[in-house]
Order: sequence, then structure tokens, then C-alpha cells
Amino acid sequence: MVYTASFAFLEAIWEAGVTHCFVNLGSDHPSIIEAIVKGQNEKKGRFPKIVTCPNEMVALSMADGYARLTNKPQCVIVHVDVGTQGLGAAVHNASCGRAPVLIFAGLSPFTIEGEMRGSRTEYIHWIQDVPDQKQIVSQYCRYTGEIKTGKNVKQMVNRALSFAMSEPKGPVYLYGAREAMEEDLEPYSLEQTYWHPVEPSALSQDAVKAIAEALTEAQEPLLITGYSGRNHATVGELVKLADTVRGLRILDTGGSDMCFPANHPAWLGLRYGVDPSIKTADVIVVLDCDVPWINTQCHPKAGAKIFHIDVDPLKQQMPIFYIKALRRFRADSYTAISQIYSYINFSDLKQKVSTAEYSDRWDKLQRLHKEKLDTITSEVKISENGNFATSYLAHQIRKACPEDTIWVVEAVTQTVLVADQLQANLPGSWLNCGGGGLGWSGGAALGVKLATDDQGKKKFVCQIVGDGTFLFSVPGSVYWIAQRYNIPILTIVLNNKGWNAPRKSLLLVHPNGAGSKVSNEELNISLAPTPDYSGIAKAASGGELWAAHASTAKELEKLLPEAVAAVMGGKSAVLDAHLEGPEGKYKGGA
Ligand SMILES: Cc1ncc(C[n+]2csc(CCOP(=O)(O)OP(=O)(O)O)c2C)c(N)n1
Ligand SMILES: [Mg+2]
Repeated sequence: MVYTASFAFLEAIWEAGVTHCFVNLGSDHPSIIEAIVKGQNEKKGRFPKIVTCPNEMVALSMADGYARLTNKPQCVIVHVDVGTQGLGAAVHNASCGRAPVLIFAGLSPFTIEGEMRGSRTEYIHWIQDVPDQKQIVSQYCRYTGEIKTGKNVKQMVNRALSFAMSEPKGPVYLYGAREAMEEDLEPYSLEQTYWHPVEPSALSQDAVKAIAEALTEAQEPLLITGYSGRNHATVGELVKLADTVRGLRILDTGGSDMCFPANHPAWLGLRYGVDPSIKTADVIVVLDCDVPWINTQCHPKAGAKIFHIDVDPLKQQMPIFYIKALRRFRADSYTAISQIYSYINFSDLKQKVSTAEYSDRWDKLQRLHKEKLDTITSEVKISENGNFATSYLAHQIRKACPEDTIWVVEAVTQTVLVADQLQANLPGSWLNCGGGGLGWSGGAALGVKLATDDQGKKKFVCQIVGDGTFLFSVPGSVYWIAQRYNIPILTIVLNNKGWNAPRKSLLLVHPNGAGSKVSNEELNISLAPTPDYSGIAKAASGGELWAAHASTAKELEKLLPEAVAAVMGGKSAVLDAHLEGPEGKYKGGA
């Protein structure tokens, strides 16, 4: 019986709870391919499902999306140095977005004369032999390690997964040469019960007391969060806290998951580090958040009491980070919020938050919440010639899609408008990248759909993506995979004829510079003539996918339900939504 290191590797990831391997194979993988075939033949239903991914960035984004929704790690297998480079910005995204993914890449064989099985057999083995392959991705990885022998390959897999699954979660990278992966072994297994990740940490009693007292003494308490919604249970915990400390408001900075429901009066929505509430709050709890405010745009007032609770308060990946927090704690957000909530309820503070003053604050919050929703609704409008912009579009999408849709959003400069209109209420129903490498959402939406189907929930998944970002997402691979593996998603392309973001960046620094007075073409940010985005997707699916364009509200009214019905019927759909042209408006720096 053949039992190689590669087979043990695949067994090990399955035993550790990895259900999928997103693969892009090459000459480093003969033993992997043999092992896959053996596993498919001999271990039906007890072996990772293999998904062929024609592009590595899509592979990693799929694993990332799956892992984010389920908090279960997934695996990506790529080809030596070049496949590792093909992961591209997806490694950055998985790292910033705290997605637990195990990446494996082969190494070129290290023997030349046939000394070992796996020794060099092809020209390319000389070419792809690089001095330090892991350096391509190591700064984004929680751990990198070489599989030097098959004899402890399962320990290496579990060691890597211990890092991937301990906070802050993220990608890990294992690599092994052909010879090592070919090694014949005696079958073996580990006791998985001894390989659980580090458990969530709590606040000290003293910290709980200090934060609870500050929150209940505050006139205008604010909690700013980014990632706390990754654990879906934390959403409910924050609701309980906001119900108790009435007047506390919650601002989401779009770290990646929806953190607080829009239908709660404490909801301030998603903003990227700029919001009036930041300037006026007297007590601020920053909870699992990378960028609570952008100092040059907006910052807390002098004397505001700030507490920072985070699984990674030092932001170990960032060369510069600091906030004027009085105290900072390394703790799990669910645990910390539960502790603070319990403390308030089971101490003298309970009486304090039960006074008439708190009832008045609650009334005020409800009034402000209603005003906010009214303002958002007033953005839903069409132009005189029947065209629409993002707010109208997002409002219509919200109406057309099922209540429990999972939104996978990479809408760049339109994200806040989209978030305002979608008003996510259900934990886990909104995911955005959290990182800065465009192109995440195509693969991620597929991964999320695969995950919700595997969970038996079979939720509707809608990707909302900028037109520039759609091209970054490698649609040729995304929609081939969608078709090949029957993963139906709805994609809405926000077509504003190019990259709006660089213009915004430019104007923040040079509001009256030469660039402020010229067209998108002159700024080199125009994608006109506009590609046929839905056509690209349709071609990738072999002509099977539902594809259309909408430029007017009338077209949208007809096409959106058709697109949703197509996806419900098992086919992916891409609707290219042509937004009302903004270019004219920008001329003259308006
Ligand atoms: C991989 C990568 N390349 C380049 C950028 C820089 N960048 C940030 S936003 C943006 C434009 C995105 O265009 P689009 O998706 O159309 O969104 P819009 O700006 O129009 O809202 C670019 C090029 C990036 N973040 N990531
Ligand atoms: Mg655009």
C-alpha cells in the first residue's frame, strides 16, 4: 500500500477540519496528485474536496471567503515560487482580514541525479529553484515552515493550523520539496484533541470595572469596532450592551464583517474613520479595530477617555500605529463585552443605568436613528433622464434579494453608500475585504456561497463590486469555477467607467492642484470605453451565465428580478449597472 507524505498531508488537513483544497497544480505536485486520486478512490466523504482554480488569487480568495464565514480553516495548494506569487494581493487580504487559510506550495526538487524519488525530471526544475521561496509571502503569514520529511508532516500541518486559528487568525504557509513529499511512510494519525488553537482571552477584573464605570459615567459613550462581527455571537452581545447602557452608540469601520444591526437605535452604520460621533464622544471603546479614526480628517476631542480592546492591540503587522488610549488590552471581543455587560448588570451600576436620564437618552437615540434612516432614504432617487446612482441601485438590490442574503462587498468609493442602503441586520450577512488588495470579492463570494451551502443554509449570495475591482478579481477564473462547480452567485458591477478612488485620494492632498481640473482620461483613471463586464463573465462560463446591462431605473426594475431568479435557479448572474456619469461633475474640482 502506498502511503506518502503527500497523502498524510491531505489526511492531516482533513483530520484537522479542513474540508476544501483550492488547487492550482504543477510539476512540484506529482505525489500530491497521486494522493488526491488515492483519496478520492479510497476515502469517499472523508477527504478534502478538491476545487480546480485556474488562478491562485481566486483560489486563496475562495478559501478566505469560506473561512471567514465559517471560522473553519481551508487549504490552498499552489505551484512553487510562481504559484506563490500568483496568490498576489489575496495573501495581504487574508492577513488583514484575519482569514485562517493554510497555503501549501511545493519546492523544486533538490536532487539532480535521480538519487531519490521526486528527483529532477524537467527543465523547469532548475528555473523554479529559488533561494528562499517563503520570503515571497512570509511577512503576511502568521507562520511559515518547511516540510523537511514526511515523518512529521501531520505535526507540521497542525503546528501551522495552530497559528492560523489562534487570534489574530490569518494565513500560514507550508512548503516542501518533491522528494520530501514523495517519502513513503507508515500510516499514522495524531490525537487531534491536543491540537486546539489558543483559547480566547478575557479582560482582568480591574479592566472590566474601569471600562464599565467609564461607559456608565459617560454623557456620550461610543464604541468603534471593525472585526467583532466575525464571531457572529458578538453582534448579539453588543446589542445587549447597547440595550443596557442606553445612549451608547456603535460605529462600524468596515473591518470586514457586519458588527451591529442597522435596525437598532444605537447603529451609526459603516464609516471609514470619519464620523461626527468620533468628535463629540467623551468615552470611546475601540473594539477589535484597525483604524478607528483618521487623525487628519477627524479625531476624538481632547480629554475623551479611550479604551482599546483588541486581539492584537499592538497591531504587530503595522510599523506605525497608536491611538490615545488610556489603557489597552489584549482580549477577545465576545468575552470582553460579555464581561462588561455582566459587570454592569450585577453591580451598583445597574441602578445607575435604570434612571430616568437613561430613558431620556434612549428616546433621543431613537429620534436620531430615525433621522439617520430618513436621510438615507432621501438619497434614493433617479435623475431626470431616468438614470440612477449607487444609493438607488443598492436600495433596489436590497428589495430584490432575499431577506437573509449574504452581501460580499468590494465597492471601494461606493462602500458607505451601499452599506447605508443594505442596512445589514443579521449577523454574518455582510462581508467586505478588510484588506487593500483589490479583487478579493469574486473568489470570496464563491467561497462564501460554497460555505453556506455546505452548512445546509443555502443562503443567497450577492457580490457588489466596483468596475475596476471586477477586473482585478480575475473574472475569467471566477465564473469558470462558478459554472464548473455549480456555485451560483449574483454579481452587481458598479460601473462608473473606471477608478474613482485615485481622484478622491488626489483631492485629499491637492484639492486645487492641476489634477483637480482635468478629466478622468487625463488622470489615467478612466476605463472608457467600458468593457462588457457581464459579457466577460458569460464567456468564462462557456456562455451559460445570466448577463445583462442596466442604465436606467426602468431597465433595473425589469432586470434585477430576472437576475435574482436566475441565481435562485442555480445559474450565476452578472448585472453590469451603469451609474449616472460623475465625470462632468468633477471638472473644475467640484
Ligand atoms: C491590487 C490593487 N491595485 C491597485 C490598488 C489601488 N486602488 C485603490 S482603489 C482603486 C480603484 C478601484 O476602482 P473601482 O473598483 O472601479 O472603484 P471606484 O474607485 O470607481 O469606486 C485602485 C486602482 C489597490 N488597492 N489594489
Ligand atoms: Mg469604478
